[in-house]
Amino acid sequence: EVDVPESHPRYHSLLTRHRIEAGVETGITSQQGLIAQGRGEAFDYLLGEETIPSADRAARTAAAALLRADKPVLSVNGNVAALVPEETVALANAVDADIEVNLFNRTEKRIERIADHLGAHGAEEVKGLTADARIPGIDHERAKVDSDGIYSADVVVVPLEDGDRAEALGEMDKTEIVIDLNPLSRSPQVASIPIIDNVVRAIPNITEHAHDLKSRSEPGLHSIIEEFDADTALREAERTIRESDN
Ligand code: PTJ
Repeated sequence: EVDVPESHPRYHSLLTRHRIEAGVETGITSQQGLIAQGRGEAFDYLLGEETIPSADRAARTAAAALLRADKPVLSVNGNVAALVPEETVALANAVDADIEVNLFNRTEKRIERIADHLGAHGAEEVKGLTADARIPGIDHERAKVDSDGIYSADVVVVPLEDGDRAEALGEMDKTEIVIDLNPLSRSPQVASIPIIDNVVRAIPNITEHAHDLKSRSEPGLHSIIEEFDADTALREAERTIRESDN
C-alpha cells in the first residue's frame, strides 16, 4: 500500500482511495468505480467519516436479518472487492452466506479476477460465473445472476448498488440490505434495510453485530427487525448531512 503518514488528518480516506486505484490497475474495479468512490467520499466527509447511530442500528438489524435468513447472499462488485475483500469473507462466514459477484458493467474477465481475488482472501466458493438466471425487469447484462445464488436468496446484501437493480430485486420479495453513503440515492430508498455508511466501516460492523447476536432466539432476532424503520434511518442520515459543520 501507499506511504501515507498515519498522522495525516485524512489518512483513512486516502488509503481507501489508493485501494480503489489499485483495483483499477489490477482489473478488479471499473473506471466508473473511481467516480463512484469520489461521490461517496463527499457524503462521507459530511457524515464526519464515522458510523452515525442510525447506521449502527441499521447494521445491527442487517445482522439479525442475515442470521435469520434461510439463504443469505452477499453481492460483490468491483468497488467492494477492492475495498473489503477480507471483511466480506469474514461476514459470509459469520452469517453462513454465499458470496456472488454481480457487476453493473459486467465482463467475464472482471468477474473471474474478482472471484480469484476473493479466493486469495479466503473465500471458498464464489458464485456469479454460472449466470443461469435473470432478474426480471432490467436489461440483459445487469440482470444476470446464478439460479442457486442471488436469484433464490431470501436476504441479499447489495453494497453500492444501482437504483434500477435495487428496485427490481426488491420486487422479487427479497429482504434487501443496501450499503450506500448517499441517503438520497434510489437504492437505499428502496431497500428494506438501508445502511448509510462507508462500506469499509459497515461490513465489519455487521459482522461484529452478528457475533454479538449469534445466540439470540428466533423471536429475539425477529423483534430487532420489526423495530427497525427504514424511513427514519434515511431521515436521520439526511439530517446529519444537512446539519454538518464540516
Ligand atoms: O463493479 P461494477 O461494474 O458493478 O460497478 C460498480 C459501481 C459502483 C461503479 C456502479 O455500481 C456505479 O456506477 O454505481 P453509482 O451509480 O456510481 O453509485 C455508487 C453509489 O455508491 C453512490 O451513491 C455513492 O455515494 C456510493 N458509494 C461510493 N463509494 C462508497 C459508497 N457507499 C458506501 N461506501 C463507499 N465506499
